Amino acid sequence: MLAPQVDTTADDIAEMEVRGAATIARAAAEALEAQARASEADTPAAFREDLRAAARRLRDTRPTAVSLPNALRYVLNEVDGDSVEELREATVEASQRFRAQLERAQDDLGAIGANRLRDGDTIMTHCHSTDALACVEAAVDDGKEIEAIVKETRPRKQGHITARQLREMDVPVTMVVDNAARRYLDDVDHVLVGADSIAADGSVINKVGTSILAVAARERGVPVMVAAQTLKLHPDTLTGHTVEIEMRDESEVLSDEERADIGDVTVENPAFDVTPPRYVDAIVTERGQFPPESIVTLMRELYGEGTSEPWAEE
Ligand code: RI2
Repeated sequence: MLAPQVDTTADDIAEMEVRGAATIARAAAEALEAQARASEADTPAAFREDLRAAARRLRDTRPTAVSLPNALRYVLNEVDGDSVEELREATVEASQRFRAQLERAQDDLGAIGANRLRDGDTIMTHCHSTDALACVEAAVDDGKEIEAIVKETRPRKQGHITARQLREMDVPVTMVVDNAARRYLDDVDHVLVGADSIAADGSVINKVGTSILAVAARERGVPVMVAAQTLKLHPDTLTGHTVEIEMRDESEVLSDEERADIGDVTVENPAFDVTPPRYVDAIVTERGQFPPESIVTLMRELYGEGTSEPWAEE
């Protein structure tokens, strides 16, 4: 039986009430803990099946951010024990350990990313990334003056979240519409974005619009810095798989009223795009910063040659 918190968390992730790759991972781990606590299974096999079913429900919400399956895998692979009580305890402990590591990783990543930012620098952001903002926060805590040009980020205007959080850090913010980005790149020292997944070849999968920004930044000579914990490394890409790009509802792009006015058009609403490694200067992780082409070495070290699907039905 699925715990109610698993259903609620899955719905919240699907509807983007809970969003951002790291935040989704944390919520998924919490939901597995809730499942373990609520399970009424009376045999170890039934308990494990409950957990796998919860993981499947969470896994099926959004396809692109690999932090979600990576979080589920971390917890499920640590669940060991001979009785239901031992398994329950192991799940709770694994979930809590995962969340503690996530927090530490973001702090460590922030400290490393902050070293790239100099006093007086201006950054340009796209969408909202807690990993990217951890770098700015660490730089500000170091006493550096940082300014930001924040892209609105259509269609969901997630740049507004970034602007609000930067203002909470007292960082001066200039908001621009996405189409104005190139005009302002000359005033910028770094493009700073997060990632939902990083592929083995160093490609960065992030909120749609990242790739066009990165191409324009390269043309303007502005370095592109991607802040991404190792949880964003997509191990399936080591074996040739590509990262699925989530297609979201057309209502995010056109309201019913606008659609009625325009008439019959097809709307495509990809949530993410792929930025090839040649447009990325550095991927900043909690384990150091890497040129994108060398990220594969770290991926192999952390994830081996491939991955399991511990949530699969037996
Ligand atoms: P953190 C977000 O996706 C954005 O694309 C952002 O760059 C990325 O997740 C990483 O976010 P969405 O969930 O893990 O808003 O750095 O579609 O917070």
